[in-house]
Amino acid sequence: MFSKTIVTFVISLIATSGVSWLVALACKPEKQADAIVADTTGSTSGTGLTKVVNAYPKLTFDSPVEYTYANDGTNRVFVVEQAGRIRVFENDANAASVATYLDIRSKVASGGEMGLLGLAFHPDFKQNGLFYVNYTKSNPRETIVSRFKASSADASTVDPASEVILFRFDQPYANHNGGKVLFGPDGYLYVSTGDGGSGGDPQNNGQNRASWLGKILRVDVNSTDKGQYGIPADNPFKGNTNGYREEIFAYGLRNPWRISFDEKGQLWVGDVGQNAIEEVDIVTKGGNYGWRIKEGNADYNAKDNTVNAADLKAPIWQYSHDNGNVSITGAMYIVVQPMQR
Ligand SMILES: [Ca+2]
Repeated sequence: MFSKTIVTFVISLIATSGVSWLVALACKPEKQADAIVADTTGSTSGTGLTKVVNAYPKLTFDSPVEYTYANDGTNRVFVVEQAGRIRVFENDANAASVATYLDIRSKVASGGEMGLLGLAFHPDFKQNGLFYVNYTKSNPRETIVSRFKASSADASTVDPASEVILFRFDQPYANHNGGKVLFGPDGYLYVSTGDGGSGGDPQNNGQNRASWLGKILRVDVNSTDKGQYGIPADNPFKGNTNGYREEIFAYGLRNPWRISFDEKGQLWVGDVGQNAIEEVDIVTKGGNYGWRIKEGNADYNAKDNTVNAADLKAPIWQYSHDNGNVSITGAMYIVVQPMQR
């Protein structure tokens, strides 16, 4: 069963990382929520099979939205705080102090669903010191995907002036900013973007392949044909003449807040629903995941739609809000490799 698989993955995270601390974030990122774990019936209302405890009882964080590590040969772990800081500390249950690794609060516009939302270390971080972030800013309101460079793999702080912007795009509304960045097993950087916000995707960005919004993007950070990045040779719209963004890997998404790869290299996406249905997708290259035509498997708004419904990719799992208004968020963490100790 799928739901049992999810539970297995979450337990795997805990077992391999030595960490039983998960962060979930829905529409109230100012509040750290308990992780939501599906039980064997697929319900999210009852008791999960996994007990969530505080792995670092002596530490506190300000609106943490991501927890990761750099594969840098140290025992350090990193927490992203929404206001614009990356915190670093020893992966030890007795850790009593946390330092600031990067502080870009002056660049970041935070609050609601905005902020510093994602962090991914380059697969060769130990050699090149590069890591990638996704954040929102104001005046104008935009998403920025950029990289920073540590002076050495074990540097304790990173200079904000080392920033190089890969790409940026407008955010028409404050909500639905996606925000995840992560490297796939192919070495490319994947970026999740929301549909731009408001409600019901009024600009129909999810279906508009000329838009950055409502997508999973995929870029090659080791290439420069787009300036500070390149387009992988097999991206589905590379070289198209229709005006579609070549960065698109998949589309038709509403607010894929967290995405992850499993051990088979499958890309799992939790796509937050509108009013009724949350969905989980296994995303494949070029797929159209339906929003705003569909919310989960249900019809939502097919106005101006020219897509054959049979060409839409259905979620592999969906759930309604019958047991409460619970969005699909932090349960999509899946371990690819054990944490380096
Ligand atoms: Ca969908």
